[in-house]
Amino acid sequence: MKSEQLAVYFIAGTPNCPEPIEKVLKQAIKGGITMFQFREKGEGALTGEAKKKTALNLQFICREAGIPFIVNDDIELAVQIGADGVHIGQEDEPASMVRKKIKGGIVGVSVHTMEEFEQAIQDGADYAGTGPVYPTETKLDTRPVAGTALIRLMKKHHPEFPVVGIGGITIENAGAVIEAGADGVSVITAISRADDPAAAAAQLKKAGN
Ligand code: TZP
Ligand code: ICP
Ligand code: MG
Repeated sequence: MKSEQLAVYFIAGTPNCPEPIEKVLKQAIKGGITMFQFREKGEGALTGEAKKKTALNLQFICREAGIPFIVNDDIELAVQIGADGVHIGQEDEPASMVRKKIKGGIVGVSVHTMEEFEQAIQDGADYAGTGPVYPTETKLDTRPVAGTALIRLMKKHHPEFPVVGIGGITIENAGAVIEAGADGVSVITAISRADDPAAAAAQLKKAGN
């Protein structure tokens, strides 16, 4: 993958969206997001056929827009519908196993330490997501807030390896994440709950320039 694709990486599931997720995604695309991850988690999350149907709708929207459609955690669903990739956590199968299952697809891994980062690279991950950079209310079981120091260290040791920051990132603090060396910002709330998701996406993009 190209690191430019991480510039504005929008993540959402139906519980994150006050309006239909398809509508929110279309608006975010208008604003210029560069990648999308379907993360269907939490209270009221869809399962089974309903989850699959929504995934297919979102995949179609991404395909038309020419941006990668990534599935969080659910490797089986990703393979079934032919998603462009998957994002996995430290609790999931190693990236090397996942890579085999999804053939040529993108494999992203969440990392919280240099050790996890080095391992993800060895395992053949395509990019790493690290955070929470700032306090977030979206994911309750996160590691401690990390600030931008780890991003700086990661990029010092592996300048070419694609890294995206996540957690509590807003239009106001996105610039600091990029300044620390991240190739992009990954956000849920800043776009999904914005009054104007297109404008929010566009402003996040500007923060990265
Ligand atoms: N992993 C670390 S923080 C987080 C995830 C999935 C949630 C980010 O959500 P928000 O609303 O952008 O803070
Ligand atoms: N980083 C990214 C990009 N996605 C996630 N779901 C996560 C960390 C936990
Ligand atoms: Mg996970």
